[in-house]
Amino acid sequence: MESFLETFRNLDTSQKILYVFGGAAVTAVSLVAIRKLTLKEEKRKDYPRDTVILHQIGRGPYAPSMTPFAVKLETYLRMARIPYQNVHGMRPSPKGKVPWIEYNGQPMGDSTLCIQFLNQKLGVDLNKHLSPADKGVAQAMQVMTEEHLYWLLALIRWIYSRDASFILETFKFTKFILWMIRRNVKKQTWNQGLGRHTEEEIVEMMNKDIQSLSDFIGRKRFLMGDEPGEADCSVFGMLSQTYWQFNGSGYENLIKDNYPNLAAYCERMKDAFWPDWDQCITHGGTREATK
Ligand SMILES: N[C@@H](CCC(=O)N[C@@H](CS)C(=O)NCC(=O)O)C(=O)O
Repeated sequence: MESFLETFRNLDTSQKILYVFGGAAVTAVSLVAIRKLTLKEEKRKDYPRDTVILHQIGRGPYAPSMTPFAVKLETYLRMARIPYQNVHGMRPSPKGKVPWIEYNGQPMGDSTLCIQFLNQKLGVDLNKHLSPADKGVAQAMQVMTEEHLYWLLALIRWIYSRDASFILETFKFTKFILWMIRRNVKKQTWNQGLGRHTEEEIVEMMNKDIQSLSDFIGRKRFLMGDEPGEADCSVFGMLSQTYWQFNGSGYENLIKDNYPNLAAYCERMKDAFWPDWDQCITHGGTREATK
């Protein structure tokens, strides 16, 4: 097949100019469209006081969000019984990521920093039943989940997915938007390091992380015992992405088939904190494997 460079080389000068300007125009129009999408979020200045405003992308098809960090943060707000209001949109935090919160006009990015901020502001401590050693283990599990497993799942969802049509159809994404997301994930994971591994290596690492969570949870009800804690929000947020909405990836039934205790854990967390789950998902709760 003729490469792009060869095709370009064979064009005459006027065609080359047209090509370059055409490309620039498409990029500019796409950037304006994305910017408009980003700003579509309702601009409200009259948010109620003492209520957390949770900025997150729209609801997910089979779990309440396609981002594990939004499921994590919303689960925390529910677990801590903090009054909150969702604002769904694409506007990122001052740190450039989603989700994020505003509290009495103060913006805060990063789900962990949001939780830390609210803990201090409102005197919340979901880990008060834990010993210092347990807190250390919970922190290690959370960091493995968010800083390692997250990137593996991102690679599987965006780069190695067997069937991208699920994402295209569910989100009405154009192929261009999907290409942009993939490009971003490739760049981020390459810099982070995990993106340099083969698919086989990525799958092996993902299984190892999930196996570790399964072995550690064992027969316990929650990550650290009978009572749920802060790290459960993170683990549940991440597992919700594999257990409920790994569609198109080729690993739809991974947890259901291989990690029954994690499947039970996911259901337990859902029952405990998401009684309105069905109203928080867009595709009606039934999940069909596309394998
Ligand atoms: N450490 C952050 C991670 C948030 C995060 O990575 N969000 C992703 C969506 S899952 C994002 O905003 N990505 C956009 C980007 O990196 O440009 C947190 O806990 O909130």
